[in-house]
Amino acid sequence: MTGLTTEQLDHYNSKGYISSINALSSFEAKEVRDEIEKIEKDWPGALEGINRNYIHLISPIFNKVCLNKNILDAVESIIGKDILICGTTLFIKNPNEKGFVSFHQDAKYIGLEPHNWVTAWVAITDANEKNGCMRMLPGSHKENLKTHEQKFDENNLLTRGQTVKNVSLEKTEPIVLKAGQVSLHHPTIVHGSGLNNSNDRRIGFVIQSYIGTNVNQVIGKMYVQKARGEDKFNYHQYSKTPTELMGKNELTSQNKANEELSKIFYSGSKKIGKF
Ligand SMILES: O=C(O)CCC(=O)C(=O)O
Repeated sequence: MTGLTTEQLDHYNSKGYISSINALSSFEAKEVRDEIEKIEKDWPGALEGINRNYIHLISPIFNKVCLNKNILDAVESIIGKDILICGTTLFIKNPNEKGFVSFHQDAKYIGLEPHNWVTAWVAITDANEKNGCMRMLPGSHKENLKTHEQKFDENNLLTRGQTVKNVSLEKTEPIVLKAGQVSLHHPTIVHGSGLNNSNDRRIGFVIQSYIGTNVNQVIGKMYVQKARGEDKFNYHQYSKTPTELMGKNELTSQNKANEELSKIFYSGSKKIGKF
């Protein structure tokens, strides 16, 4: 049997997330970390700000993560067999920095309708309570979109510092993952994460998101890639698969996609954040 078991799917439907899915081998997770660290060393700043997004367009190794069979089988159980990749983001928390992610719902500002989509959080390092793993508020995906305050805190890793207030930490559940494991979460689940108090980096490679081909972008424009199945809707423009690390064409694709993404992220906002 491939994909989620009935039990796992029930868990996703009732709580709004599922973990821990074994996806990458430890060798593959290390390969991704090495690729990130090579880019950071050879092209300083290239994974920062808005350029932490659409990273699967600049490296064949990153692109391969999005096409991982174990992830796609699990995703297919949730959104069906026609699957597009419409974005990736690196969420890196370095030790001795104060990065955090306020409680929020992904669907609030992203403009993907209907909500036939799911976000995959791939652990490139272990993620645990000490290094600031994600925390989910179980069942909150069944509620409507909530009011988010826009705080623009400089240590918040979200675009606008968007925050759902008064989330009780005791009611949230930590998503503890080993490097190579994945969690999947629903577009409207309330989630966030705290500080990295460990001595190593916490790296999340996030596919945000896998969308069904029936999902449109109602705020702006997003570039997609086919992951599986057939696209009968053709709502989106396709970007090219990367063939080399940080090549000219690869960077052009990423820049074009990020320019459009930024318009979506900050649509209606009075201020532009750093991502
Ligand atoms: O990496 C984190 O701590 C949060 C990531 C997140 O909010 C998301 O993947 O939707």
